[in-house]
Amino acid sequence: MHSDTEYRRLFPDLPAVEFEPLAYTRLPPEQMLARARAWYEECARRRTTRHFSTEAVPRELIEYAIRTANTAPSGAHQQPWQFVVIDDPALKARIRAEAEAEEYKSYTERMTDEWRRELAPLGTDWIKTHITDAPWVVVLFRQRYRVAPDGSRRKNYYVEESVGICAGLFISAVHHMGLVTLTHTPNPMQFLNELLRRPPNESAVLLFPVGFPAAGAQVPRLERKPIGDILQWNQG
Ligand code: IYR
Repeated sequence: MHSDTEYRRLFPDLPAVEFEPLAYTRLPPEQMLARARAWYEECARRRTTRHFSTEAVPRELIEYAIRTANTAPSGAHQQPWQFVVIDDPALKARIRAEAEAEEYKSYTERMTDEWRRELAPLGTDWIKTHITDAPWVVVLFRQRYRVAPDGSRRKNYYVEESVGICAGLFISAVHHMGLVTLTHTPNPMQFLNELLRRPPNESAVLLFPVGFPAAGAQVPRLERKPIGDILQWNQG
C-alpha cells in the first residue's frame, strides 16, 4: 500500500494523499453471469451506420453520453480529453464542407489502392451527409499536454490509450440509450482546431455524428471475429 509518510517526505509541497473506502457491491454468481451475458448481447447489437435521421435529440442525452465517457480511466488521472458538441446548422455545414474537401483528396489521391479495396465493401466514400443530417456532431480532442496556470507545459501520460477508452465508453453510452453514432476520422483533422477554436495542445481524434438512424438505414452485413480468433488463454 501507499506510504503517505514516504510520499510527504518526497513531495512536501503536495497535499496529503486521501483515500476512501471503495464503493463496491458484490453480486451473487448467477447474477454476475446473467449481467455478463446481457451486457455482451447489448454490445453485440451495436452497429455503425452512415444513415442518420434529422430528428431532434434532447441535449441532455448527449450530455449523459459525455459524462459516461468522462468516467474513463486515464494516465495519472489527467483525463486528457475535450469534447466539442455542435448542433448549429451553419457550423455543421462548414465542418462537412471542410471534411469532404479533405476526404475527396484522400479517396482520390492519398489512399493507396490496397486501402481503397479494403474500404469498398463497407461503402464509405468522401460524401459525409451524416455531418449535416445528424442533430448532434460531437468532436473528441486529445490533449497532448496541459498548460499550468504559470503558462508552463505539463505532460499528459498514455494519451492515446486514455482517449481510446474514453471514446469506447462514449460509443457504448450512445448505443445503450437507443441512439446511433459513426466513428468518423476526417484526415487530416487540423481544420477542426481552427473551426472550433481549440488551443494548440489539442488535436481532434474522432468526429461522432449522433442521432436516430434514418428510416431504412442500412449497414454492411458483417461478421465479427469468433472469440477463438481473438482470445488465447495462457500460452496457447
Ligand atoms: N477517414 C476516411 C476514410 C476511412 C478510413 C477507414 I480505415 C475506415 O474504416 C473508414 C473510412 C473517412 O472517414 O471516410
